[in-house]
Amino acid sequence: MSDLQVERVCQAPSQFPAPSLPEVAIIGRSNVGKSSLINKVYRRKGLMRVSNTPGRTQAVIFARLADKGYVVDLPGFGYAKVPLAVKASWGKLVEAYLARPTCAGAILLVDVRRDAGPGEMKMVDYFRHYGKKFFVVMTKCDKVSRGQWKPRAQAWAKGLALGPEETPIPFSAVSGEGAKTILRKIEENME
Ligand SMILES: Nc1nc2c(ncn2[C@@H]2O[C@H](COP(=O)(O)OP(=O)(O)OP(=O)(O)O)[C@@H](O)[C@H]2O)c(=O)[nH]1
Ligand SMILES: [Mg+2]
Repeated sequence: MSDLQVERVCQAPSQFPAPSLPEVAIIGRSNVGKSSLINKVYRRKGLMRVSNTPGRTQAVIFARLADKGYVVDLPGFGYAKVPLAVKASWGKLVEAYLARPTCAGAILLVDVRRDAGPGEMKMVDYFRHYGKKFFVVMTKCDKVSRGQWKPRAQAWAKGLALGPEETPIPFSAVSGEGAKTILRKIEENME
């Protein structure tokens, strides 16, 4: 479980490694907790940079899980302060990534305290368009009371037009809630 290693950091599709093992991508708005989730689920403090500066990870990071597959940290969307040129390259990078034959699935991270926005809706459209398996994880659940989890998950499901089997999984990088379920689902996607 702890054998996840960063293999390549790509700023352009030409830098992606040649397709080989199955990959599961992590995507969500900037600052939603993508890097923190990877570190918590794989118990690797500091593997992915966690920052207080949103929009820090403007790259596609391929982290290899031994001979099983890759966990891929995609750049976050929705950060207003990045230059226009960076916003344009975001779409190209993410679309090129999702078109890879080895992209076996994706995890869309959403903040428990927010509502569905155009960024998340576009991602769900991309997944359906490319026929990618995906599931939704609701991050930062430690920031609200446990009683809020179900109504918040239902609000996200409605906002993203998810099916009854697609209700978001509550997660907290602070408490570790949801980590085991997420690990299992990533591994299922890699099989
Ligand atoms: N309370 C709480 N804070 C969290 C959680 N997950 C992430 N954070 C905090 O949210 C901030 C952003 O976390 P990151 O993991 O860097 O988020 P990211 O999605 O990788 O951000 P970018 O790479 O910049 O797009 C950091 O200050 C984290 O400590 C969580 O589950 N609970
Ligand atoms: Mg990050």
